[in-house]
Amino acid sequence: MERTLSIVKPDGVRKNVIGEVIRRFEHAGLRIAGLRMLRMSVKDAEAFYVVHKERPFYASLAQFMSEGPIVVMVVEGENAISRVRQIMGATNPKEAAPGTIRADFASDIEHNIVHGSDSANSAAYEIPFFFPTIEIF
Ligand code: FUP
Repeated sequence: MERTLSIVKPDGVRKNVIGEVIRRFEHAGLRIAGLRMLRMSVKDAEAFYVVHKERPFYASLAQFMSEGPIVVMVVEGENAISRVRQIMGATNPKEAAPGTIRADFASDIEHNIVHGSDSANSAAYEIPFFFPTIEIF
């Protein structure tokens, strides 16, 4: 059993696809083990994406991620990390496989609807970033 952190980003909340994202995870046999809506400050978003600190898109990404509420969730299941990323599709929606969340809803590489931890190491940073143990079931 594996856990991963997923986020419906501000554009996903704005486009009314919170339920659709959760439905796709659940339909694939994954389980929602934690769930919350919140809004990050720019500083929160910079801390969350600290691995991208040196990348040219860092400031813009932190701005975007703090421009509205997000839904954060812990998703659990066998190979949850890679399966969530398969369901999400490639970072750039132009390269995302048909039927993935990003192919269906994302407008561009920055505004791409959903986040999923990219490794066990990332999940170990990202899950406790949002969830204390007593909010994971
Ligand atoms: P992913 O794991 O698919 O979310 O992609 P990355 O970890 O590579 O990037 C994290 C986020 O940075 C992406 F979701 C969107 C943003 N990003 C850009 O805005 N421009 C880029 O060129 C690459 C990523």
